[in-house]
Amino acid sequence: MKFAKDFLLGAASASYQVEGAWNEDGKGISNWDVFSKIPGKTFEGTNGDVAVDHYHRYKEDIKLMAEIGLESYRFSIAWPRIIPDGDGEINPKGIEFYNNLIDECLKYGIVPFVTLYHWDLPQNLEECGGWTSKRTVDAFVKYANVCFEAFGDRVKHWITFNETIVFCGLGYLAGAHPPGIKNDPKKYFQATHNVFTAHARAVEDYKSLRQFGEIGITHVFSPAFSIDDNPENEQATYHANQYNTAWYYDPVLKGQYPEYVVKQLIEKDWTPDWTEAELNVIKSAAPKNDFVGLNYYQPQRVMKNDVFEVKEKSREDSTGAPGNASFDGVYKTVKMDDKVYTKWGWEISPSGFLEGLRMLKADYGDIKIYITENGLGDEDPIIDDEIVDVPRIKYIEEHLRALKYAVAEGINVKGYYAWSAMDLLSWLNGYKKQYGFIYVDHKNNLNRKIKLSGHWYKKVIEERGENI
Ligand code: BGP
Repeated sequence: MKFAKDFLLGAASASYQVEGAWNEDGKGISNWDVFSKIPGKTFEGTNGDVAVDHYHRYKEDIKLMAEIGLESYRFSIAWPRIIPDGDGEINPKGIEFYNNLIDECLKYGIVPFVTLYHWDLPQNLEECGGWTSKRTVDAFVKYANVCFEAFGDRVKHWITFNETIVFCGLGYLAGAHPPGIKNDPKKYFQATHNVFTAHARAVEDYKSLRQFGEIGITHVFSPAFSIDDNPENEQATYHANQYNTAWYYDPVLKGQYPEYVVKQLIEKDWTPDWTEAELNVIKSAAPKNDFVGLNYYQPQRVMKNDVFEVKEKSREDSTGAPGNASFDGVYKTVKMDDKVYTKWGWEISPSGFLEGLRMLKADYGDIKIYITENGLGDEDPIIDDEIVDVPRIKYIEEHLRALKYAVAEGINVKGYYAWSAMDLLSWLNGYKKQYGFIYVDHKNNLNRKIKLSGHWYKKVIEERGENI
């Protein structure tokens, strides 16, 4: 079996993680520009001031992507480059940069797949309440419209938000992302609702512009599985899936919130301030979503919580490895002896990927799916000047194989984006955790070189995955 001709094989990045040029050409300050400089917040104080300098080296980078044969490049637009203070004046230099980037992709026939929000919020909006404030919702809708108008003639694939559960969860529960607030479920649920409203309004506006492209959202895809068939653990797993999947996928794809969660929010007084008009737009926009983007790295292995001591979370506790209790104390994720883990403690499970896709189809039907991120964070070995990232090849190959099974079963997957196109800044793990097909040499002028995985992926694309 081959991947169909219209199945996009690409790779991804995000503005803050690659661009650098944090204060150039009229760009406003983002929440990450500020947050990453607070001592202790990031790995060894790393930040995206320079990142891998994609802002200045995008031509070289796109050329390398073309050499790999990428059919599509998923990247994000930095909102503070377009509207520096969030909702005021437009910065022409910001528009120019993304025009150039898009045109450079198109020069090589690379399809630009654009994320509007991959976490770098204009700091001015953060200071006015960030995602808990409805001003940010209006500001996002304005910003999205500016992008549709400026780039929509050439960009036909739009993702509104990347991983709402991560920037809201780490922002308002774990305190590990901006605005660094801990244990505030009320704010957390408000922020998520505001994001869904902003998403719905952007979808409505995009469709009314009749640009004939597609629009959707990207979610974390981390299906929860019970560690055994103990009914208490199974109930805890149901709870995890309701809070981590249904809460995020239902409003977007079904146009309403899951009853199980809503009931508990009312009991706990965590219900967001939601107006009739907001709930209506969430409802009306749902059928207009063209696809859902899934970022899959690992599943969750879940059991009921038996940790009664509430401990202060460290940065490491927020980097995605299992071993934490849920914020509401109902369940915990566990590391299991019979599973395989990366150096950063993330489970490697292509079978969990396939099983999760089946669950998603059962719950949401035939919605079109793009895998918008999947990849292996590693420290790559260099032998005789070649970057021999064999474990990454194995990881991606196994996940692509799982996808082939999914497609054969009739699951509507239309594309795959490896994370990441090139080595980049990991939000909390610095430059040490590499993901790219393209190596970036931090000791040597940020020089680029295609890794073994990049050469391998080129062949996969040429053969449309036939030999996987
Ligand atoms: C996703 C983000 C990406 C990227 C990736 C890997 O959650 O969308 O931006 O960071 O995870 O994460 P990490 O860098 O923590 O390994």
